[in-house]
Amino acid sequence: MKLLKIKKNSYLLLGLIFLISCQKTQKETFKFTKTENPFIKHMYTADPSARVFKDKLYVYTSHDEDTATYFNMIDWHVFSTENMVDWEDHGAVLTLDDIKWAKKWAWAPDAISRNGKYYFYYPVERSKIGVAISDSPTGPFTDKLGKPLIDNTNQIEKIGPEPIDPALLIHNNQAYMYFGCRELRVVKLKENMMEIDGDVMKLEIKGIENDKQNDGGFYGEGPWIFEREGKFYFMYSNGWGKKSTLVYAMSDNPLGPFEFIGEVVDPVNSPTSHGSITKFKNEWYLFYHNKTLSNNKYRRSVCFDKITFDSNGKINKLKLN
Ligand code: FUB
Repeated sequence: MKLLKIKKNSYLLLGLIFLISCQKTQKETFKFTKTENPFIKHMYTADPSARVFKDKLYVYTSHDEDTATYFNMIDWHVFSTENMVDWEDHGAVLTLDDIKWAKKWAWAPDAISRNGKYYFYYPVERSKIGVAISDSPTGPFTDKLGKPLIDNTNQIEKIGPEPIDPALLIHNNQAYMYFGCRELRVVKLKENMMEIDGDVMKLEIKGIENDKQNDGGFYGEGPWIFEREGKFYFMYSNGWGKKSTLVYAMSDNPLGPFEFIGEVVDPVNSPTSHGSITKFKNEWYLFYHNKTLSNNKYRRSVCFDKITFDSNGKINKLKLN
């Protein structure tokens, strides 16, 4: 009888421990509906990187502070949807506190899945890119590497003056990471996604000098690459002026050279333009940010719209007004 009672109590205790640990691992989510752009209104978000994993679309963003007077961001967030209307905010996937070697500037991230794991790439301090890993697209992600994947300390010539804004592509089992502000670089990654494979290389965009309409007219920042019908589309911001915007170039090869094509979207009202393009349930979407909600260039908000392609595979420019 005494033994039975002890057994019963231990089961109760185990159950209690299980419930507490479930509560600890289950993050609270916030649900909202898209009615217009910007569609995330309860916090400032920027630099959207949209990815489809299984039957959901996830948007990884950087997070502008409510009172920001510079890009002093401290964490990264993720939002998901099954139908582009009903959205779930899963909270922060990683914060600067989780990274021993980084102190400031949690800027534009990207995420990708390989061999059942999810990898989150993030730039910090305008000089380093890290990678964190998770079993779930909503994190939490862990900096298992414990050091930067890319670091331009004493290597500015090779890695570029500002290695920020990582963007990932896996093609034919080879992973590539594109990055850089003003100077564009690309590097192959090993299958473990946490080591570079070979040298950091320059990526050529031909015809960029013909990008005359814009204040920028050069490679600025925010690379994004995707494949459609055997062609690689490389989108980026061409500067920070009033007429600068997201533009794109195309190639048959992920390592280029790329041929400049033109604008993807009208200029937005913030000096920074940063976006991503992805296909979800047979439609193509452009994600981007603007400063419509705050009228402050350091407090941005994420938007998205459908885009289409013409019969030659060119992007029909998205008109915002
Ligand atoms: O969000 C901080 C920086 O602003 C990003 O890294 C750039 O792409 C620009 O959007």
